[in-house]
Amino acid sequence: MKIYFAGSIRGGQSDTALYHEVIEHIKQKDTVLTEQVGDVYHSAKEGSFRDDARIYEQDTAWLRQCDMVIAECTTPSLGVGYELAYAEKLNKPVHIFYRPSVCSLSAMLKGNPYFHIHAYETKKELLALIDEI
Ligand code: 6K6
Repeated sequence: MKIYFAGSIRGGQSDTALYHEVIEHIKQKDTVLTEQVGDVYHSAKEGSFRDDARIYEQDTAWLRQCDMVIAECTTPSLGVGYELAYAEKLNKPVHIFYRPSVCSLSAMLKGNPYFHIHAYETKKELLALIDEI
């Protein structure tokens, strides 16, 4: 399967190393289109309009191509929220993961029956849940 993994970049990068581990785990069996989300060395600073336009075009093309969206939403992110709504409009299956001990998930996600919402606390739990889906 082609997986679109979504996670915060400019919304905050405190979970980037976790995204990297999740992406590597998924890649054992499937293809992850958005590997750069787990790039711990990349600066999240705003880029030029041209650079950001390229990112937008590429990411929305990948959303159209993917078979499933997996999003880690513990760190709130405008970009991830946009991607989730875009995926819903395309009728892509969307699985959202978050740690309730760290954040309150937006009602716009948790209250939308279209999304599959998964609460977890440990990395072990997260990877096991991902294996199940
Ligand atoms: C490369 C490595 C890290 O950052 C970059 C360059 N920026 C982006 N590259 C690719 N996708 C991006 C970039 N910035 C945002 N996105 C997309 O939006 C990703 O698919 C994330 O799921 C989401 C993050 O949005 P923000 O608002 O937190 O940045």
